[in-house]
Amino acid sequence: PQAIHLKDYAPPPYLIDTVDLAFDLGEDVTRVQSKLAMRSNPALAPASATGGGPLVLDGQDMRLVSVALDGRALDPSEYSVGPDSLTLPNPPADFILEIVTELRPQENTSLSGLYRTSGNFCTQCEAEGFRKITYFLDRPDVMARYRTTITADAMRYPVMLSNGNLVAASKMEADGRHTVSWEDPFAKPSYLFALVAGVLVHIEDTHVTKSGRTVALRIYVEPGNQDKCDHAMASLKKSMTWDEEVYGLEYDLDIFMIVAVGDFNMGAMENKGLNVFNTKYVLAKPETATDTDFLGVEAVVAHEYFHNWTGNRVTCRDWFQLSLKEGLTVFRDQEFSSDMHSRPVKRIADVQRLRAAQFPEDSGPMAHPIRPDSYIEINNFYTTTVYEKGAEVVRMIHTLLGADGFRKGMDLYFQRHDGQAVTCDDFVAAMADATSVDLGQFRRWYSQAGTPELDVTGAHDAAARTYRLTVRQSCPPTPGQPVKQPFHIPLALGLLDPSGADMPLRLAGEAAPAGTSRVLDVMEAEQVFDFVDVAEAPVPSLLRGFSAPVKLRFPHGVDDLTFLMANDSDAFNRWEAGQTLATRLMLDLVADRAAGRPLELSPGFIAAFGKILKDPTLDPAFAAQALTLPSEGYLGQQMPVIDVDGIHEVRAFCRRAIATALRDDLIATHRALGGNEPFAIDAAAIGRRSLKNLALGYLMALEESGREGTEAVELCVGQFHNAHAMTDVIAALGCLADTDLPQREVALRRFYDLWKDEPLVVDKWFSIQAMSERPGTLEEVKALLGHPAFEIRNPNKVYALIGGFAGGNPVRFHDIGGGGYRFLADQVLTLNALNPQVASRMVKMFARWRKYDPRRQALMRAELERIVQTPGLSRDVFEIASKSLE
Ligand code: HT7
Ligand code: ZN
Repeated sequence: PQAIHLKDYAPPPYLIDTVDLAFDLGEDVTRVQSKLAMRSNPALAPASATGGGPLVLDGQDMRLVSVALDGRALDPSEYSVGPDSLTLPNPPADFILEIVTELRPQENTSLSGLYRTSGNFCTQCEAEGFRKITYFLDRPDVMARYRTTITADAMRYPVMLSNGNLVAASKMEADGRHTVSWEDPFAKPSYLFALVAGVLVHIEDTHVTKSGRTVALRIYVEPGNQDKCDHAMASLKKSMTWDEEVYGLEYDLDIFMIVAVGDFNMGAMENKGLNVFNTKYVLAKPETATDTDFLGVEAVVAHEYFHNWTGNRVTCRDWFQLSLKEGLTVFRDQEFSSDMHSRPVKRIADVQRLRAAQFPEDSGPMAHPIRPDSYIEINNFYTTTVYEKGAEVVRMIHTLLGADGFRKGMDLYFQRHDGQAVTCDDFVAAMADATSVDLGQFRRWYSQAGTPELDVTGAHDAAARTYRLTVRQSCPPTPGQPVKQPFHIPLALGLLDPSGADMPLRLAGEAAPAGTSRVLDVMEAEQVFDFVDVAEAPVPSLLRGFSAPVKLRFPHGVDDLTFLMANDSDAFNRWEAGQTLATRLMLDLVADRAAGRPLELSPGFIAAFGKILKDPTLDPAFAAQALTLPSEGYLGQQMPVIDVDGIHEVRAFCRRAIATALRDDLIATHRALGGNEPFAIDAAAIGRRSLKNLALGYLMALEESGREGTEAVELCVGQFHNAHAMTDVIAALGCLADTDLPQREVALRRFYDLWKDEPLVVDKWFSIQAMSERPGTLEEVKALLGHPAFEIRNPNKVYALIGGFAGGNPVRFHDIGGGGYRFLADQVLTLNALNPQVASRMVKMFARWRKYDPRRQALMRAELERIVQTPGLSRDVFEIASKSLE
């Protein structure tokens, strides 16, 4: 397969002004008539009578029935059809092109293009699915106005939806078929096209915009799911209000629709006026959804809604600019969630996610800048780098410009580019021009991959009353980028005096202090910052709020970290100090274990944990985050060679040590926060549940230690059987699933029996078993592949069972016998033939193979080689597997 390069971008030779689509949906064959009003691109050479040269339309996996130009049917000798294209050698400057194609959506297992889900029709066109529906210029810089007519059997498909506003309501024909028409007044790229048809019910509400327009809001689901839509609707309404208040952005059509489908490759899709969602991000009620699910629904509903402006009204010129819409929209949804709940708790969760997924990607074989230079398959670039690191880059712009400056930049961006397909450079230019902040060097964040590293040292001069911070930045090589230029890094910091208070911060040469927390512009490979009027040696609090996506090292001693944990005015850094301390202690224990030394967890550390647990002034949600030990994955990243078993054993040991020492306090915490209080989904209630379940988790670490654990097991089993909220049920079941207790089987069976008709709950049942640390898990996962509820064609099931095992169970997936690796490779090859996007997400789990010991490396490498050598490999899987081996 050929790579596509950003440097080869060329504007389209032809434009499409309007698109008229007529779908005739059938059980066997679906017929699509497309009428395109086209013209040669005036931005290129001046139009001649013979137009803009050959017209090459994209198209795949369909049967071409006919082509007509300006009303005249073309003879097949007048065009050529390839496996991926339809070429007209020399069309005129201005013309109408009519194309008829036939598709078989029921055979489309890729879930891209037009496909079937639970008997309904549904589309997914981003990134390049529209070309499976009709021949088209399927690229985001071709923006057209669409009118869509849908005809289908009225009984089977009573609901028929497309983008925009309904212009002709259901018209019944004698043959029992009916027709509707939709028209979208906004020009859009083909990736935002959508069609849904089937048996669906909806809930309805309205939103009155700031300017007084009433917008109808509808959420469509399969019958029986109406009772799980209220949270999504409330989230939508909050998002609409937030975007008006924070950015002055109103919704622009008469109706906004969400449709939830059970078969979907990703989370959701922002099609204009007709968002299509994975049911996972719509359906939620306390009995079936966890707090994480509720928060996920709120965030994804907001994200897709925010795309209406950042993505749809202003879209991407080409797919290399994907972060233009995704990074910016993730930043917007993160800010929305922060405003709805607790800002520090949200920030910590986002940074944990970035470190867990993006940092490894940025230091592995798939590392790429947030604006990649090339790709083989664009679907492989919907990555955590483009999304989450992209959001961090936007956040840094926000930090550098301030909230008001950022808003001015956004206003200018929309003023300049509404209705256009633009680049990341256009976005940065609007930000710089609106504020006169120089973002020249900052642009390197868009072109350089890798996680920058900051090595910071501090020196206090008591006589001169100065404190000198020396900051050195570097960035490791990444594929194709051996050497990096310095980044422009906003380093937010404070200096704590011995009492724990923030000092006023004055840099040498400044007339007066500029606050007690400030942002330094780190721009050089090595830079010094001299603070004056510093009477006593301070403890620096660096990278407050995680002001840049970097790895920061400072030689804080254990006492300093404990001091920051207790005193830092920046909540993020209080958490960070605890994590740094825990990481250090745990890595020392991993080394002790490898050297055969006995393990002992520092009593001082346990005491600090105890203080947090017992502090009544702390937000329980924050306390739960502060009391969570660094994950096995994060600890592994800190080691040159990941010691899978050592890390697993040490983490389990630390949990037991903490639980043993703090047993009574943990029981008291669980009691105090337990009971079935009336369910609420606000930050306070979520926080109480998370601290309660954290306490339960620690207590269950005592389960193996005889009598000590008996009470924990009773609490856990009691919670499993009596809790009303799924958060509490799942927390208890997760604990039981790691044990060999007889109650484990009872609970798993009962859970399945209760919830077998709720696919999203069954997904939880699969993933809990897949993530069990018990030695027999791989065999159980293999057996579950044959369970009647498992469907390999359903992405959610694959992510739950296969993804849960390979991505959420390091100690069993990386078992030295290699069975986990063989299993994953087999599944990748099965999925490759059915759904390449899902297969490629699974094969990514091998990407970090070089971080393991030689034996595991050899085993993973052999599986990757087996995959690459398999005939008929999709571009998706080939790209990931081959780049992993490079
Ligand atoms: N913009 C949407 C991306 C998406 C997608 C991409 C490739 C294949 C399937 C897909 N489904 C959705 C989602 C978003 O970021 O909002
Ligand atoms: Zn998005």
